[in-house]
Amino acid sequence: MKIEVEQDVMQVNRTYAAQNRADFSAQRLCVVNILGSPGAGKTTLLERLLPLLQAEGITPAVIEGDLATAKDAARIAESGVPVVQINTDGGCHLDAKMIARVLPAFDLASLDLLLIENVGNLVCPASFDLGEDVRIVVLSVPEGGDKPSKYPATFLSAGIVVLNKMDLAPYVEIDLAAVHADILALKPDMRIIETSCRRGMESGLKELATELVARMREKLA
Ligand SMILES: Nc1nc2c(ncn2[C@@H]2O[C@H](COP(=O)(O)OP(=O)(O)O)[C@@H](O)[C@H]2O)c(=O)[nH]1
Ligand SMILES: [Mg+2]
Repeated sequence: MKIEVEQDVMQVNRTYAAQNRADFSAQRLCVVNILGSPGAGKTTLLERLLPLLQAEGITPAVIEGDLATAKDAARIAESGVPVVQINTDGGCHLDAKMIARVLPAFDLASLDLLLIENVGNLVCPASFDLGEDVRIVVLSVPEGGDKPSKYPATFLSAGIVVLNKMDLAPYVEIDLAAVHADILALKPDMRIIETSCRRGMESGLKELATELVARMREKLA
């Protein structure tokens, strides 16, 4: 009986995700779902990426997912990019229905790219397709290099892994070659991009912007 209920929830999500995907395609909108632990640097990465994407002529918007507060949306709003905050009120992930509900808040026809920051969590968000084109998992260096092998479903579901806080690599014991090897053992064609968002020490951000632009062009070709 319990298993049936669970399947039902997943089936409802699949239906909403398929509708979202169809709506996004009809609007020629690319959508990125960003996963990662709390504090991995997801919002900071968005803050650094948005100007680089805008410099490429892309019009972005952001959906922020958190259990509570509009703190992340307030950070994104500083840049002038349209943003909507979803509070899950205790829920550990965003689902496709939550996304569908907030879409009317955006002028989708004027947008090229919707970036969704999921609730900070390396488990639950992996199971919920939001209708996105690309999933990014942000892993920060101080979290430890064992996370890809400990949370394989999340990393397996990604198209891009961002290894963030590279500026901190000299201060923590992490075997970066082993992290790359563990990720590639899960998925040999994974794109791994090392970044630092630290002011004055930024790295890898242009590479990530270029990768996203390439994927957008691929979808819209
Ligand atoms: N040293 C360093 N700190 C970072 C980097 N990226 C983010 N941070 C810091 O990490 C903390 C959490 O970042 P935040 O973007 O809020 O993480 P989120 O919870 O994943 O959205 C903040 O204090 C950021 O300034 C980075 O590349 N290097
Ligand atoms: Mg955040």
